[in-house]
Amino acid sequence: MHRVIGEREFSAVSVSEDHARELLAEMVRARVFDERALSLQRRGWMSGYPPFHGQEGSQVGAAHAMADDDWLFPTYRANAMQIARDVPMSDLLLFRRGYPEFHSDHDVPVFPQAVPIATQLPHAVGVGMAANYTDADHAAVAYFGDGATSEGDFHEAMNFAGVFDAPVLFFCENNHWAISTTRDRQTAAPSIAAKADAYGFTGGQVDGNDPLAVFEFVRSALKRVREGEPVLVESLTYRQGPHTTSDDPDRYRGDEDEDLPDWRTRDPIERFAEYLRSHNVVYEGFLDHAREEATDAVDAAVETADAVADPDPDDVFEHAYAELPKRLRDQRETVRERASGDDSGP
Ligand SMILES: Cc1ncc(C[n+]2csc(CCOP(=O)(O)OP(=O)(O)O)c2C)c(N)n1
Repeated sequence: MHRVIGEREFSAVSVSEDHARELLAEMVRARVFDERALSLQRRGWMSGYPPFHGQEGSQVGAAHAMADDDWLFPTYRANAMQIARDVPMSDLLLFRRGYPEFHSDHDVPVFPQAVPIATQLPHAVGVGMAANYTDADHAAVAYFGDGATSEGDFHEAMNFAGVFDAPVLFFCENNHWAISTTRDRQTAAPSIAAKADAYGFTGGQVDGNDPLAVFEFVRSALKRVREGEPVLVESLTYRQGPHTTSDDPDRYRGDEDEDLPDWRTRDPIERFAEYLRSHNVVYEGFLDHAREEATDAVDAAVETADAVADPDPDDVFEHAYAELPKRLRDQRETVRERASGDDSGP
């Protein structure tokens, strides 16, 4: 497994001190967003939220390794990755509130977050193959969880990518849970990375709670990807919180074992901060200062999201059919009548 923290002096690391501080500050920003989103959900501002607490190092490290014009295919869990790519936090909040995604007209190359598991993977391969046909330089980065590797879409996407040399990086964030299903019930393979062998390309594991390791590993993987070889990266991390705000992990998580590896026991922010402090890259109050800045940014995002007018209920009937079938036209009529206070309709 590729790692940096605990194995290398900072002087031997391939990022500058400024860049390391930026990575840490962005992990803090993502954490503050996650905490605020949870509290907004608890007070009924949004109906459900899937926290990524503990996965900030993996997502921020990977996002930093991407080129500006690389396409990201996220899931509901990949908010830290989107924040680090500069998707407006207000858009992410509005999506969770049920508003159309991409409320603002930001130009970050990112697909809508996939909720049906693994469906984004063939899309990513399609974008990679299109880049080949058009001689474009961008790569496609497909984010997914360990649970997604049991879906047919995962295997079909990996197969196509291998056969057509699609410039796709499969970024599997193995947080060891797919709701209540453990990693060992997901696959009998020795690792998720090992699955790449069967499709004719390479896979490797990285310590996902080490943002420097993830950054280095994904950056070198993307170099190969751009040369026409897909790569599967398995980023080892741990879902510290519930699957979503509707989940109670105490019902399926047993007593924690002793002697657990760093990626499972250590908070990635604390661990990275401690590493940078011990190499004199950050000063004592750095985390507090980063938290204050993040809080201001998240306050502003909440304010922006709050000011957006409610969507038109008619919108729910848009974008699926060129011509609405009768059944749906009737439903739309009912919705309109209810909205106007006339409840006597069909
Ligand atoms: C096709 C499909 N089947 C089932 C579900 C229900 N479901 C939602 S999340 C989830 C687990 C996904 O686990 P994983 O891929 O490891 O991602 P994580 O939630 O841990 O980020 C399942 C089965 C779904 N959303 N889509």
